Amino acid sequence: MKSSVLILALMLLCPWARSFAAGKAEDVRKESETSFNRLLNKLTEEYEKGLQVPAPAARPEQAQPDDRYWVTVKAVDKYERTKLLEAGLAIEEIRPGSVSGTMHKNSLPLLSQKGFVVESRKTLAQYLWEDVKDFPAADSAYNNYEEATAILKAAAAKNSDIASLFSLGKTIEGRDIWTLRVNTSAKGEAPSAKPGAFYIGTHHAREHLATEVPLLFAVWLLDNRNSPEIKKYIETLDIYITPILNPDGLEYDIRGGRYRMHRKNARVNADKTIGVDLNRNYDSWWCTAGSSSYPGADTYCGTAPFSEPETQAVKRFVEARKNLKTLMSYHSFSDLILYPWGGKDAQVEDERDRKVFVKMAGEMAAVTGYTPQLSSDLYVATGDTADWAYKTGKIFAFTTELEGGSFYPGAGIIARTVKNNVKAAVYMLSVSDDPYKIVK
Ligand code: 0X9
Ligand code: ZN
Repeated sequence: MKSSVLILALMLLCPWARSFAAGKAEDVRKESETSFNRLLNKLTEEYEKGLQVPAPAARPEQAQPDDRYWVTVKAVDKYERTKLLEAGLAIEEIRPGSVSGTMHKNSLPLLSQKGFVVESRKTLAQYLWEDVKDFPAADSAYNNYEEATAILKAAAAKNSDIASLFSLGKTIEGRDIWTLRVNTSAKGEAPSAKPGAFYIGTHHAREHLATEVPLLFAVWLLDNRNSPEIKKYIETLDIYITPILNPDGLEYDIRGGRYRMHRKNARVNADKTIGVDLNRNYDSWWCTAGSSSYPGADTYCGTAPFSEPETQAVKRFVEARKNLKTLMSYHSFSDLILYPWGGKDAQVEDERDRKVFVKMAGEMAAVTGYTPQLSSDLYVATGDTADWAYKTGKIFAFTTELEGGSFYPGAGIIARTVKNNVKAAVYMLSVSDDPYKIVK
């Protein structure tokens, strides 16, 4: 806002400012031609709108106990509506044949006593909060599962000659783990001999930037399919992007229009606590360090390696694709590019592999401004994706800890983080034909 006022004032005063502004307008026009930029612009606009949204009120049950219900009752005319008011229903919505509104729980029996038919009822808290299935208003620029799915479907449909969408598997709550594949000769899950690169977002529910980065990278890649560099990668590689590995957790984290600081998936454990830490559930020295066997813990490793459908889906997929050369798993936050080992306090044993890991992490750190680091130097934690992928398939697998300084850094950071990490993601593509070429 402030900068546009400044540009307007300058335009009136100086001719060079006018040509600068014209150039800017040209840039904006060019940018809006691609859907990647359209998505980035949209989220910036939504972010700015979000800034004007007042902070959400305290949840009703926290502020004071509220014994009211939200009820929908059959009512055909004004006479019935008047009777409902007299029974204690505060009418909020009128439709042909029914009305909805609030009513104290003690008055509810009056409805059937007076012969009314109740179509539905729920506590007011449920109506106000639990039914909201989206990000808090100020963060509405972030994509929830449904929005991300729509973006992936549209991108695949628009580029159906080279892109396809398939489900890696189903989650505990039955959601599909959508994966966008870019390959000029193979579709869906059909095998390919081309060297492969695999990007995975959001193992951890509350790390929402880790959805945006791979999701928008997928869109960017397809938008730029005709640039000579990207064209070459698309023609020669087998590229997979799974922006949300843990959609159940993501949706749980935002349910009610407020954040729950949820990290795990949606497994209901034997003791009724919720969730297994998917980044402790892989079979790499499973549950021996840096993870907890207590189900309530945020780092709970599960009942066995790959006890969870989400990690099983990754296992099945990776084991069936011997062509995968590189893998990136996005997390937040800490500005780091991490490489194995993470489960033990050591570098990988193979010297040539170690050189590749160090070089790749260094290059990706250079383009993002993050720090390259041995994963176990952050802390030793067993059962993570990268260790398992390297152990099992010699895949050069990394964990990016995105920027932001908190799990909920606001929507203003999305565009910059995505642009930053697109560079690293493209670097990963550039070596995925043969990662060893960089140490020859
Ligand atoms: O602890 C994790 O799973 C990752 N950090 S996060 O804050 N996103 O939860 C880091 C994983 C790095 N891997 C190991 N140190 N093993
Ligand atoms: Zn994480």
